[in-house]
Amino acid sequence: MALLKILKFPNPRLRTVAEPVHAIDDALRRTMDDMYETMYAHHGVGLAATQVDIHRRFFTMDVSESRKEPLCVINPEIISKEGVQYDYHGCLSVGGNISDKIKRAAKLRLRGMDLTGKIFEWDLEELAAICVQHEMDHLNGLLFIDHLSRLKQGRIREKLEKANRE
Ligand code: GNR
Ligand code: NI
Repeated sequence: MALLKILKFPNPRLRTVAEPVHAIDDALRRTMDDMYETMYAHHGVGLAATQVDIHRRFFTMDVSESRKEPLCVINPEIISKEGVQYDYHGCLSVGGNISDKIKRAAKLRLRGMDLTGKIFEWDLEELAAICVQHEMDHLNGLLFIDHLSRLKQGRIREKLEKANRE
């Protein structure tokens, strides 16, 4: 297993729209293992392939207290959404301790494939629902900061540029 390098905003590759996965093979399984290791090493609750410069539709996630319930979702699709939750987001690709509140669906039904190729459907809420929406944004080339006002985006850009100079 190996730690993967995480792309950081404003790297333009984070804007790539990922392509569907067509085959679940050893290479994909190895990449998934590396993504778990990378996600845990950075104390993340989720990690999208896009963030490690792989432009295919899959992500890893673990929203458990124990941090021992790794999940991978391949070709994820949200089939329904319900309600609204307004909560803090952070992102391993944004860094700089930047966090702000974003409006998301409160509950959703997710369809996806696991590493055995089995299709499952899952009802999620709270942090799990937030995380899925956040990771699916990555697969579509979006970052949580895109959901903030222009003014806030400008301030974040300045803060990150300053942090990079120091
Ligand atoms: O680790 C993460 N925590 C988090 C907190 C609130 C909302 C979303 C997230 S996802 C983030 C890891 C990450 O950047 N995944 O893409
Ligand atoms: Ni993120």
